[in-house]
Amino acid sequence: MQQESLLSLIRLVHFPPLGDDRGSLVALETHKTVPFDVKRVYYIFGTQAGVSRGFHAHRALQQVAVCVTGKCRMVLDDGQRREDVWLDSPTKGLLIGGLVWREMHDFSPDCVMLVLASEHYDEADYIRSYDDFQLALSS
Ligand code: T46
Repeated sequence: MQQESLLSLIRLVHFPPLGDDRGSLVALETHKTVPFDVKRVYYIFGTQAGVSRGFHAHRALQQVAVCVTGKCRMVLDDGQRREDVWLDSPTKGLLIGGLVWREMHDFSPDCVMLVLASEHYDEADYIRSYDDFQLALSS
């Protein structure tokens, strides 16, 4: 099966801030800013200094991730090339669809990463070994 390129599986999405003199607000709406029905929301916070997370791919899950506070560096890998993306703004979202290996590094102490997901939590959707990820890409 032909694999799509990495760029077609990830996309940076700008969330326009709705601001006034009181401050800013971002609204995420299904099928507008988020191209799927959201079945689950989770957030990652309190990541200890020097700790990296992720190291897996998903079989079917689509997600939009945004650091609403702080920042972290995401590494995305489609089996052919790797790309670093800094999530460092509450207006900068990352859409990840398809078979993409992801890692998260260099969390700032204040980082809160919010993730909108297209499916409920299902451990069977995770590919947690890089060898299995490469096998899935070639099947
Ligand atoms: C992803 C990256 C960006 C649940 O019980 N329900 C959930 O919805 C999630 C997301 C996790 N968990 C449990 C499973 C583990 O026992 O929470 C624990 C930590 O999850 P995990 O080690 O998978 O966390 P990360 O930070 O490595 O990865 C997470 C998401 O799991 C993953 O889908 O793409 O963030």
